[in-house]
Amino acid sequence: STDSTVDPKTGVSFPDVTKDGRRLMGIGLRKASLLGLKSLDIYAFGVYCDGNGMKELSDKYGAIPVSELQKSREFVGDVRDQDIGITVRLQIVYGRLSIGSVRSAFEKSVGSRLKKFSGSDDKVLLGRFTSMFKDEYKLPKGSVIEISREKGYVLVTKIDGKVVGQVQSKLLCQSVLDLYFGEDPFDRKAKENIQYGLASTLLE
Ligand code: DAO
Ligand code: DAO
Repeated sequence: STDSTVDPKTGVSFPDVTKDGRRLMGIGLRKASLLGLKSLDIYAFGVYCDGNGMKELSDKYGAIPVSELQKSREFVGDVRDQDIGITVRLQIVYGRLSIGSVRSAFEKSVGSRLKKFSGSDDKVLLGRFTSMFKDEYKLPKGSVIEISREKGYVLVTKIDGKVVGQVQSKLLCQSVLDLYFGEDPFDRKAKENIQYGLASTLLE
């Protein structure tokens, strides 16, 4: 057995378990296109979940086979929306990321999800999140960002292990996780693996 998983496309290595015991469900790649033309690899990501938290879903899904759960929109939607501990670990692979481009990408990606789930432009909530993207932060290649949902729908963001912000919002948690295992994810193959991992967790 190993204690980390390496993404073959980027060489980025993901610990199989986080310090607080969340386990790796699947890994993927966030790409972006430059002027709609060239596709750039921006960061590799891994999605982790708290096995104890998943037990909350046992009553509802425990008797359903993994082969069905791995395709169930309702199941993966419940993991996205309920108060279950999830961490998304990002490692930057693009070498020239500016905070300005992070901010505008974020307004697009997370902003579109806030709109999808709340039906309105949640500028205040988005602003509470993006206000922590201080211009003095640097995100050179290799930087690690962790975004975690903690008890009570608190979204905690860390850069290289240091907490840079916390926002309590069910809607923001759901919107960020939707990027990785929602209906229109950044990496479809990754989403399938993550969902399979989540479904398998219920067997334990
Ligand atoms: O302007 O050089 C450029 C292209 C950069 C693309 C930026 C995509 C940003 C993705 C968000 C990263 C979040 C950590
Ligand atoms: O890839 O579009 C995206 C969204 C990325 C979400 C994570 C952003 C958190 C970045 C915090 C950086 C603070 C400087």
